[in-house]
Amino acid sequence: MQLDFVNRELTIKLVYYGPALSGKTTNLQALHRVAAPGSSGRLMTLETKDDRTLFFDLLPLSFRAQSGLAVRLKVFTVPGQVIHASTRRLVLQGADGVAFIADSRVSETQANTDSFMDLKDNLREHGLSLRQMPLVIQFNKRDLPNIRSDEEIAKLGAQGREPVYLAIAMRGAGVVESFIGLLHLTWSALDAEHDLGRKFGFDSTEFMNGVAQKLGEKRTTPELLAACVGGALDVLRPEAAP
Ligand SMILES: Nc1nc2c(ncn2[C@@H]2O[C@H](COP(=O)(O)OP(=O)(O)OP(=O)(O)O)[C@@H](O)[C@H]2O)c(=O)[nH]1
Ligand SMILES: [Mg+2]
Repeated sequence: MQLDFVNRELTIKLVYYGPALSGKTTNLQALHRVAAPGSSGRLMTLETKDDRTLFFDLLPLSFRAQSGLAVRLKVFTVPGQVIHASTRRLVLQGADGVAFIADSRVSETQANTDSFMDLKDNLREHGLSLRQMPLVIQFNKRDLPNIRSDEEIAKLGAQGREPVYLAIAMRGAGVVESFIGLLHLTWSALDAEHDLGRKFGFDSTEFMNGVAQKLGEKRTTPELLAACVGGALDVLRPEAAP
């Protein structure tokens, strides 16, 4: 997080992590598509000919809260291919929150696990732990055959702390829900640490509803958060901390 007191501007970094081809870039494209033009900058992607992310994608979003605070969100994706290990570590640096995009296909279970371990290792390299990092998990590609069942995922979700979302990013389904879940967790963690709400007279509910609206949503934040199929969204609030 970067805080510019003089200009009343806050910059938050969110990172979409996960195995190769799980749909990280597709999530950003879908967000870019629905975001109001005034709130979204250009989606920057750097890809090989076959659409594989080479370094990272970056979607800059910006919102102004009623209190006058400007909030900039820098949404990154990492390159999922195994060979780009050092790039992933670099992109993860300074992340305030992470969305882990898993591929729902049974055949990709090992790839998901490997990537999750890679995330854990890279966080540790930066002196962070999974426990401290606001994190949501998205099971993408729900439209494909041979996927892990809803029941299985709900069971996984019930075991873990992280909110779990289902998505078909290609059609934009579940994309805003996952993003709002991530932003909610990240904001709660930053607010708990830095007391931002009080310092800036910032109303989180008003802000989150404003963001949802700018992403073309008619649903309120609580309705969007309720789309989560497991985990706990208040996990990072101080009263919930271990
Ligand atoms: N069937 C289906 N295909 C999807 C879905 N989301 C993404 N895809 C496809 O999966 C492929 C990979 O998507 P990307 O978004 O490029 O994947 P990525 O995670 O950015 O991959 P890397 O950049 O290599 O890490 C593309 O062909 C997408 O169109 C989905 O929900 N369903
Ligand atoms: Mg990509």
